[in-house]
Amino acid sequence: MVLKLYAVSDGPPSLSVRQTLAALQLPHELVSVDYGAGEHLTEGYAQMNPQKEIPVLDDDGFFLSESNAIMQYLCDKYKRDSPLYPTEAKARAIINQRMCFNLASYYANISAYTLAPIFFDYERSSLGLKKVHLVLEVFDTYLARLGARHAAADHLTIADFPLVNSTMTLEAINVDFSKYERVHKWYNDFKRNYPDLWKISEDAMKELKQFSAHPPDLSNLNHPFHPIRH
Ligand SMILES: N[C@@H](CCC(=O)N[C@@H](CS)C(=O)NCC(=O)O)C(=O)O
Repeated sequence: MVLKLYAVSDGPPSLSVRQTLAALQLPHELVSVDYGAGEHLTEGYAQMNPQKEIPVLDDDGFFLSESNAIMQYLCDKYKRDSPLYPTEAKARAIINQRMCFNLASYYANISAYTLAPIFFDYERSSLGLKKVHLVLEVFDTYLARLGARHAAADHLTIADFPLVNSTMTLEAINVDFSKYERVHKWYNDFKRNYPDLWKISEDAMKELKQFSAHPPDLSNLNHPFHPIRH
């Protein structure tokens, strides 16, 4: 059975998995999950992912959530020799570290500032912005210390995708991060060097810009914890 990815068109974790599928040239079916209709909050969806989050990979009945785990699995299972996720211990450790950094710190702090107030009743605060700058500074330092052209190696790896998609949400709401010169250069190099992969992020960025200008009506979404804007 062909790989199936349950994804949402403007969700950074979904975009990163789609970029991995594209970079590995893996045939797959994309199943669009309607976030606004709360499709991911149903009991049926929870059978696939009890966290009720998007994306989920269905590999012939093997269901996997958490975008990082999905990207790693796709490389391990289908393209073990791909430079996108090398098997050599230290090379792989740097990639894993960057993906953990993105999940726990970079994306966590950036999305709380960029995405959450677009969709829900949250205010952007100066503390939120301060945290964005702190994680940008850390990422800039990682890039400086590695001295490579990509986030975790001298070539493209799966660590670049989640970091690009987090950074893309800054551009979507016009946060100027040009003073983080290495981040800025790495991000723009990605756009220039991988136009097909960037297109996946760019289409989502356009949607986010639209939503930022005209926040979506989620008043029918009975969300378990996010405050709905009325
Ligand atoms: N750590 C998860 C995060 C996935 C995630 O948060 N996805 C969002 C959509 S972009 C979601 O489904 N959120 C659930 C909700 O807001 O109800 C991953 O990397 O896959």
